[in-house]
Amino acid sequence: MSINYSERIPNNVDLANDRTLQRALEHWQPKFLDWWREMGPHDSASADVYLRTAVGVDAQGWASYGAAKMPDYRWGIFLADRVADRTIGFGDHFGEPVWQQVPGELRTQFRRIIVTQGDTEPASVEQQHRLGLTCPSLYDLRNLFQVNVEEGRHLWAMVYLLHAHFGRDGREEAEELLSRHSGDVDKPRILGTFNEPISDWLSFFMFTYFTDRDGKFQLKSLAESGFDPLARTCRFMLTEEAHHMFVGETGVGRVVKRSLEAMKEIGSDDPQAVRNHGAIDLPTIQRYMNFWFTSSLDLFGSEVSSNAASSFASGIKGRPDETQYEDHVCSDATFTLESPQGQESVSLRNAMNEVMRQSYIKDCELGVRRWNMQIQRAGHAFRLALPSPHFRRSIGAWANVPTDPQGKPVGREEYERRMVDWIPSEADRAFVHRLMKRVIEPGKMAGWIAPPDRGINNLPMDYEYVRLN
Ligand code: BYC
Repeated sequence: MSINYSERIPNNVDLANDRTLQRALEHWQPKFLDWWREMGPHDSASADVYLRTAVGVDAQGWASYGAAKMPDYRWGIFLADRVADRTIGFGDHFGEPVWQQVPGELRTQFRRIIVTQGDTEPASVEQQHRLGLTCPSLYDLRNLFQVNVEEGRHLWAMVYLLHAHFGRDGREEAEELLSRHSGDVDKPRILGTFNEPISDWLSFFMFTYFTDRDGKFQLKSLAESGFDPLARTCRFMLTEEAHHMFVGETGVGRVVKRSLEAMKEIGSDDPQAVRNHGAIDLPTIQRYMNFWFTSSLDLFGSEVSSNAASSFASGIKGRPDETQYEDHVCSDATFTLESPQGQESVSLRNAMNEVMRQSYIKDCELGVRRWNMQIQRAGHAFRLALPSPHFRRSIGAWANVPTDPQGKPVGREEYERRMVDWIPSEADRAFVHRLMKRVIEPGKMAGWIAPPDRGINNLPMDYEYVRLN
């Protein structure tokens, strides 16, 4: 299949004049489309979707709206504009000019990080494969599809880097990105959270709130990279990522709102009564939060990590918003860690994963505060809360240390017995699944979620955001 480059793949990487890159992409694109048909949004190929497509990096170009069929979405390749005379902002190469090519000695490390980042993008599309079949409204269905096509584009962004900068190894890795699959027992996705099923919309909203926010922090740290094409690619991806977290925050907020309305309608906050009324009770929302937050915390890696130290030292991966710090070299600084054995002082470079995780937790708290304000305004004492970062961890110092959600150590037997009270039980999931019925009449909303405050791009709520054909 030959590609009309300016039309089919909007880009600002001069694709039309790069024969090597064209050949690599020509080879990869049909495989991507096969993957999309098989693993992308189920039974959606003929739907007309009101999509935002990036056709340039300027204010007009990055958000061009219109109806399109998803397989015809123009998966573009965009790097944020080059900053003249940019220098490396951290680590041992602090102040040196950024690299336009990957330094040979850092090739393996860069490839590993780009592959890990790239792997999460198609993974999330696979996780959400069947969600469209139970959408609560056309508005939500469109947002799901928007998120899916942009994750597809983010995969393209990483494949571009692999094809343009890593030769044959890069081409092989790009193929592997389509051959691992979320939850596959033989060839799973690389990071744990991306193998968890997302089979209901409450999980989808939690995932876009908590897991996409890991994406925000990881992309911000890669946006600091000394390898300029990677930094510019990630900077542009961040513009799209904001919408995914918006979907998560407003999604959870609307579930909370509907729960509060139900409590008012029945004059009770009894969780079972709220459920009988067709809404999701607040304790269930808390358990879903506990699950997705703790799983997402693992995505930052171990508290003490020689990988993280070496990524920082060599200029591969900085801290999100590196300019907020005074010391960008961190060769002598230390960091105090909470480990199960007590407080421990470690080299700051080795603690970079934990530095990022702590900024992430602060960011997560903002939305929780807003959800709690709704609950408080409705006159209820219940409060949602992020669990302790020591709870239910699988990676790092706290892995397999049994604690309760407040972080208090408990015995293994109690931990296992009480887990059903802390994360969604089979019965919780079955209940939530029973609520998931497809609503596709324009302007209508499923009974378990409140409508959003406004439509997309100033359109009314009853606009037909997806025409299912
Ligand atoms: N699950 O020294 P360690 C997104 C592995 S989300 C499984 O502790 P390191 C998105 C690790 O790979 C952002 N394995 O940590 C969101 C390593 O394995 P190898 C994705 C894990 O290396 C929603 C070993 O344990 N981007 O974009 O400092 C929708 C020891 O590692 C996990 C990135 O993650 C885990 N949770 O840091 C769509 C950025 N954690 O190499 C998209 C790129 C660790 O020894 N990745 N391991 O076999 C990285 O920067 C780093 O690889 C990590 C780990 C932060 C993930």
